[in-house]
Amino acid sequence: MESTLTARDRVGVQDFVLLENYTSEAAFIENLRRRFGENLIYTYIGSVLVSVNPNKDLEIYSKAHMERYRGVSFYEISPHIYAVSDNTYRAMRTERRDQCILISGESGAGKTEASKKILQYYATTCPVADRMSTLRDCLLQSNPVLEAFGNAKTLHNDNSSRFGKYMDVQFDFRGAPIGGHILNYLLEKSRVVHQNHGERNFHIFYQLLEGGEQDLLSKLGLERNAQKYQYLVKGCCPRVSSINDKNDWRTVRKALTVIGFHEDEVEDLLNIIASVLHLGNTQFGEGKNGENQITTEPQLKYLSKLLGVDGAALREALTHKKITAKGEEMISPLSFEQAVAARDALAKAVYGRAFTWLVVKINQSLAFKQNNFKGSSSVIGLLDIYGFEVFQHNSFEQFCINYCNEKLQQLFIELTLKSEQEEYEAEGITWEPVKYFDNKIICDLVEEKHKGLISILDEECLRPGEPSDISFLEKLEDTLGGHAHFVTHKLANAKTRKAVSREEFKLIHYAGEVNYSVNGFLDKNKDLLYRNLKEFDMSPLCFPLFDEALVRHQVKYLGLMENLRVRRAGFAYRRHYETFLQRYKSLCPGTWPNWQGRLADGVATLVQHLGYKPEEYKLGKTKIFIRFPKTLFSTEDSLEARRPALVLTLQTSW
Ligand code: AOV
Ligand code: MG
Repeated sequence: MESTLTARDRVGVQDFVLLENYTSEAAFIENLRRRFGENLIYTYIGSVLVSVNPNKDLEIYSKAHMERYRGVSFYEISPHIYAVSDNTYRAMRTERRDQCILISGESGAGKTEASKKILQYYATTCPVADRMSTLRDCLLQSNPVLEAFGNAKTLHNDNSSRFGKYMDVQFDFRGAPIGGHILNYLLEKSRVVHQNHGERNFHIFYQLLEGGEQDLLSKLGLERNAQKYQYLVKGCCPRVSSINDKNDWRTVRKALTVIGFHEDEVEDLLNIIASVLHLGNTQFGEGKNGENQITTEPQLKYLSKLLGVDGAALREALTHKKITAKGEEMISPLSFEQAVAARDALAKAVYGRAFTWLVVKINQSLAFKQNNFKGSSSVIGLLDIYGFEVFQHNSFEQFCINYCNEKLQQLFIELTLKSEQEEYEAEGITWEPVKYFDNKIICDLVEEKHKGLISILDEECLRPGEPSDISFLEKLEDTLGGHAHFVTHKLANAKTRKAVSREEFKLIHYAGEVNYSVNGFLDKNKDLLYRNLKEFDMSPLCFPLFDEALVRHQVKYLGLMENLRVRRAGFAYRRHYETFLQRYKSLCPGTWPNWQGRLADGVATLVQHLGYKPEEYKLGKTKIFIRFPKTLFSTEDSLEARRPALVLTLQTSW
């Protein structure tokens, strides 16, 4: 007995619902810390899995681990991402309903790694449909390719996702994967031409330069030295100790072949990557007659070859613009700054299109072919977006990323806190509602029609006259002044004014306060000509293996305490009467072998016989609600003791 207590003291509880002092944030964090100290990075709050990034490889993702979680009930085994994967899979199969796994957390928290583990779990444990063995490889190999082109080193994460990804995996009636589809959201294209200090461009540039064969580089007109390329030197960080670009190149190159890219398609893709680097090195200077001209001829030559465009036309496009005045088309020269902006806009557009094309190609290889398939199919969706991020200097990109996280938090609230409380009401269960912060107010501030931040930005972009970033800021102040989550220098009081500069607005997000510089907002929103982002200095962040302040902050903003309170004040588990009775009726002579009366009465008879105390459960209109998992565990134990060989294989999902 004593040794069991010691073990629990050491490793904490595996479901926060079992925490004695469940209202205490300190107890919550202490539980996370104990488990983390034992390399137990996963803990539940009911059906929500909380994961703490170990930042080191743990031996918990082997095939043997996957096998351990197959078909096993959620709460019978220690928490794991595989348990969530398996539970979702079984729910899809038994309920015949599409499922979705949402992964949330701030930048560097481990979302992308989690999504890859889930995919690996399905690729390894699911049956393989006829003629579909290559699909599994395509699903897995899409990750290194998309990461090469869409991820980059930031100050928060050496492999930070700079695009949002929603991936559907389609299964046939036997539970075998038969297809997939990727939806990508808003790639951070500005990174192609500028990186903040300590950050890098997208991985693929460095991979190609480090790993590409000499012949290939010569063909592309490239040198094996990232320092030579203007688009790669802005962050002063060509090498990263945790990244092996040369090895990654080999992985990506192989993955492209597995996915089904032909050699000429790979060539096209690499031509575009190389042309972006040549564009970055294209310089402008004053000609004999004072006109602005391209001063780097070799770059122009390579660009015309790699992009397959006429050199003279490209020269013209980079130094002149076409305008229509009074019905007539005229050509006017670009100033030096305009030419630089046009060059950068072209680089971003070319890269952006290449990325979109890449996703289209991957989707073609994942697409499930209708004619091979008979019967119904279901889908598991996986959402992995860029995490909430705050830098010293935040711009349009952070605004989009953080708004995206705000929406995800809203969905999380809907799915956990709100729907949970609504279900009690619908079932007629007496219930003291738990207060929680609903971030809808911030979502509305950003997206409301006509008076939200995005509407104001769009209107300002279209307004005739001379709209500017500052006029946009003034419009924001006029419309949003007084909103509890919106602050500017002018709107702030004397005490807080210093914290917001004259060119910034502050949003008080659910996850914390962020100052956004309005510089470049209009251009970036129009996605035409972008201004250069200012460089700024930041001390690199470090990842101490358990940083309590960092953990506390995330526990707070993710609303984990509220989540736990709802779970604790409420009921950890619920099941339809019929399912519950079917599963446990053999434990009670009164309900075995068949209960003839009302289902609710059968369940009441059953739980009375099992000795459930009144405070442990409630009977709703259609379901039984059980307050603590331990009540259920003991019932499961009784079942196991009775039919040891059958229990696990007959398990339905809880
Ligand atoms: P993110 O997706 O949440 O950030 P990642 O999934 O890329 O974060 O994780 C960041 C890094 O943490 C990884 O590259 C690993 O080194 C490490 N890591 C994460 N999860 C684990 C794990 N389970 N085991 C070992 N190491 C892990 V961002 O995409 O920046 O929002 O935009
Ligand atoms: Mg990520």
